[in-house]
Parts: sequence; structure tokens; C-alpha cells
Amino acid sequence: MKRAAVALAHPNIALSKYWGKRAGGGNVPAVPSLSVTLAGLATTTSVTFDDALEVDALSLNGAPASEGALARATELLDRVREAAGLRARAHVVSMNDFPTASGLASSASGFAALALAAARAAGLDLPADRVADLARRSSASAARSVFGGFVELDGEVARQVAPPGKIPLEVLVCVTTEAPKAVSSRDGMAVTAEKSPYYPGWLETAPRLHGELRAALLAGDLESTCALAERSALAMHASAFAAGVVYVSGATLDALATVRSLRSEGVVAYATMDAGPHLKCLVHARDAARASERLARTPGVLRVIRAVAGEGARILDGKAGARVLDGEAGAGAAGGAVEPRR
Ligand code: 2P0
Repeated sequence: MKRAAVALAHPNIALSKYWGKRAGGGNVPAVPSLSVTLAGLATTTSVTFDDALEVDALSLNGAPASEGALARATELLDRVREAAGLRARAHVVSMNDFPTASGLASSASGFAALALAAARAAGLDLPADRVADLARRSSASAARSVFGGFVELDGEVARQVAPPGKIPLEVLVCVTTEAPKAVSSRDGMAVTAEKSPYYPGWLETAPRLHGELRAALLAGDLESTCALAERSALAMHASAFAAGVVYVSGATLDALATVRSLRSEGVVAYATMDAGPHLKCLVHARDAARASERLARTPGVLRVIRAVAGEGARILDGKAGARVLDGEAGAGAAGGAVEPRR
């Protein structure tokens, strides 16, 4: 017997950052974070539980996944099997419609889509917070991609704090390299916690910045929200830097200089960076075309992907889902977008 479901989820960018885990296991973040889920870029994942299979199988972007990626998927599938009282192994097909080296975390959209599709295929009708909990245990940022708009992850709990239209924000992803990242987030945050003299300072600062950013967002204050997001990113990177964990490159700093120069000209533009050298510019939608053009001309910036806030993870029914099961959907790349995709 076969049981199948297909789900779609978008990546997200943290405005206030998660960096570091609580002691005691379970992949619980040490600090609260708040992100924006991005429209237009998506991971689509099908899960088919099949009694005829002897092991789980995972195809990523049309090719068999590495052993490490399969092991992480199996961990999540085991949690779903346990909750559903199911023994069947699963065949998983996952496609990103954005380049893996785009600087957008595919683990966030990937585990959100996998959690939702696996739960549904197993016959579990879980509320979004339970799907987010499943996703968080695999990758904490994935819990945020279960919800749309502006999303908070506080300890074990993820929730939407504001809908996509709350502030007229556009995110400009400045791609600076095609190479995969050198140090994973998981390793980078472990080394920071162990070695950085500033990690205690980060743990003390992050919840305060998060609270201020959340209040600014709820007040509809785009500029303060973006300014606090830049401070959160710089504080996170400063703590990592002091442990020798360096994600920025010369191109990142050149793009940061462009963002600051735009700001001195009156443009509402701020910067954030994650566990890689790609800079993301947070900009008022009215200034996005101008900022995107200037960033694209910055030496070291290969291309700029424009994105706006979008919806949370969802099940695809009927034809849209069937196309993925046939391995047809998800091809293509989102590079060089001129207008944000919605
Ligand atoms: C974030 N990042 O809040 C931060 C900022 C990267 C920099 O969440 O270990 O892939 O799988 O829970 O979720 C990336 O970390 O880490 C991340 P795990 P995850 O978006």
C-alpha cells in the first residue's frame, strides 16, 4: 500500500537571528528569532510511504541525496512514523526552484516541506505548530518556514506575529559566490558557543534586540525593524568572528558599504547576513529597484534576487502535486530576477 502527499514551503530570512542552542538536546534555540518568509522561491517535496520499500530513499533536485542528507530526512520520517504508528519506508522527492548556492537556506524550506508532506502522507492531521515542532527538531530555522509573513521562534514554539503585508519590505539577496558554504550553521554556532569570548554577550543582547524588533514590526515601523535587524546580524557575526568563525568575504563588506552609501542618500536600506558571504539588503519596496541596481553594480556581487514576504507551507493537491511526484516540477533557477516573484 502507498500513501503520498506533496507540500510546498518557502525559505525565510531571519531579521533577529538565531545563533546557538540550549543545552539538553532537542535542537532548541538559545535565543528567540524573528524572520520573514519569502514568496516566489520554493521547495516542493513529495513523500510516499510504501510498504514495498526496504529503506527510505531521497532525491534532491533530481539526483540521489548524500548519505548525510538521507540520514537527516530519515530522522524526521522516524518521528512521523512513531507518531502515526506506521512502519513503511518512504520515497522522498524534493526540488528547489532556487539555486542551492543562492545564499538562501534550503534546509529551512526543505525541512518545513518535508515535515508537512510526511505528516500528511502518514495520515496525521497536525496543526501548524506541531508541524513546526517536527521541522524544528531537524533544523530550527525550518520551524519558521511553516508559517507565512513575519514569524517568531521562541524556544520550542514558532508562530506568526504579523501577516505578509504588515510592512512594505523587500529583501534583495546579493549572491556573492556559487561555492557551497565552508562551515555549516550547526558547526559554526557550536564553535561560537564553545570559544567566543563574546557569546555570553550575544546571549544577553539577542533577546533584547528581538523584543525591540518585534515591537517595531507590530507598530508598522519598517525603518526601525530593518535597523534592528542589521544590529542583530552584526552582533551575531561579531560573536562568531571572535571564535574564528568568519562567514563574510570582501564582497560582503563591499555590498555592506553600498547599503550604507544608499542610506546616506536617504534610502531606507539595511543589511543582514547569515552563515555565508551573501548579503541580504532589507529595503523599503519603493526604493527596491534603485537599491537592487546599485547592489548589482557592486564588485563581487554576482546577481541580485528580489523577494517579498509570502505565505507559509502548504499541501499541494491534484495536478500541482502529481507533477512533483512525476519529478517534473521545481526545475529552473531564480537568479537575476528583475521584479520580485510573488
Ligand atoms: C537564522 N541561521 O536565524 C540563523 C542566522 C543562520 C544565521 O538558523 O542547526 O540551519 O539546523 O538548527 O536552522 C541557520 O541554522 O541550524 C540559521 P540547525 P539552521 O536564520
